[in-house]
Amino acid sequence: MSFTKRHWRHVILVGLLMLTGFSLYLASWRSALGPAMPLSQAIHEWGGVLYGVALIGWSGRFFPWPTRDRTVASAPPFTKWAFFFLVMLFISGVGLLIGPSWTRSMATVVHGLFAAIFVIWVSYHLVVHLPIRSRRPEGTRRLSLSRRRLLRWIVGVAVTTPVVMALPSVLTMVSGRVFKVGSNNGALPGFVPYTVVGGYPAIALDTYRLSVTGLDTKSSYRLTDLVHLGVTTRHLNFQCVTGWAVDGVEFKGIDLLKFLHHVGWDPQKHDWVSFYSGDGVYTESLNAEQIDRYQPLLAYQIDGKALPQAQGYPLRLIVPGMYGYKSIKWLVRIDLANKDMIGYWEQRGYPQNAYLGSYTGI
Ligand SMILES: Nc1nc2c(c(=O)[nH]1)N[C@H]1C(S)=C(S)[C@@H](COP(=O)(O)O)O[C@H]1N2
Ligand SMILES: [Mo]
Repeated sequence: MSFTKRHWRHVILVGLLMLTGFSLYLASWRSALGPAMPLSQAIHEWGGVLYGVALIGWSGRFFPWPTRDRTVASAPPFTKWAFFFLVMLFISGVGLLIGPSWTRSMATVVHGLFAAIFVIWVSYHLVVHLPIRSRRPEGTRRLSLSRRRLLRWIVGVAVTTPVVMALPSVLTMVSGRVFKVGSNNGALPGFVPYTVVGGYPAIALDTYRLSVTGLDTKSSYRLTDLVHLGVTTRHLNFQCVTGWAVDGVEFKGIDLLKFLHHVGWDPQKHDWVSFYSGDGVYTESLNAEQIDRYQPLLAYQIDGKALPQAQGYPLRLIVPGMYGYKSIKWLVRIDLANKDMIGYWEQRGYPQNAYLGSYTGI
């Protein structure tokens, strides 16, 4: 197969991995994809593994290596760099799928870093090779050389700008994961404060109420009412289903089971508990057995400080031993029910029983 043909085959394969990868990283893309998000994740993971195996397995016949044959379009000598970046992405990608949370955190950083480098490489590749080449013979070219140079600069700036603009957030991510410094939208280092709505709800403490529905009478609680029931501390490793994790986090709050007993919950009558967020969209659910086994917390403090707005101020659920998506932020209502109200991400393909390790995508 000719170099050009192979090249375009890889443009399509790698392009698909890049797009599905962006959809995992960018909250706006994730919510835009909605129910198709797990499919996009599956394509990224399965596709990435197969592509990587092919890359390493028979690189010589698979990868568009530069050719010495100068009659073929052009033979960029920096193709070997792309090969290196793609192999690193494959290795760190596999590390993201398997292993304990600290290897996954490390793999997230390496994966993110090489993804950023690779995007920069693609932009460079575009600028250096795309607009200036022409197969037309000298006299028949439509644009003069200086016009071409200008065009090259315009395209270059257009593709590089988003990368440069994304650089600060990549740096905070890296510094947060590796050195535990810096913050992301006010979140603690290492956390990626997702939201499925346009922004982070601003909830004032003096008007905040946690309401409980499903019993004969509706009741509501201020944060101080909850604190008076007694507080507990839980240490855990926070783990998102997409791979990133923060080890050794301390949450302070009210034991959920204790609170439910206080409001008069009878698990025989209501074996399901649903949770609603103040963002008006996000929902979650747990059954009686899960609450008993995982000891969830109604958390109002993280590492000794009030929850940042981006991380659910003033109150969020924390479910130790389950993936982060169970830990609903800006919790405003708890409903006692006798059947499951399927949660936001569960409607989009993630398991209801989100215990760690149950979902790796593979
Ligand atoms: N209301 C609300 N709660 C949410 C989410 C969200 O988008 N909205 N994202 C969930 C997911 S997928 C994760 S991993 C964690 C992220 O917690 P953090 O914001 O403290 O990093 O919050 C969970 N709770
Ligand atoms: Mo998550």
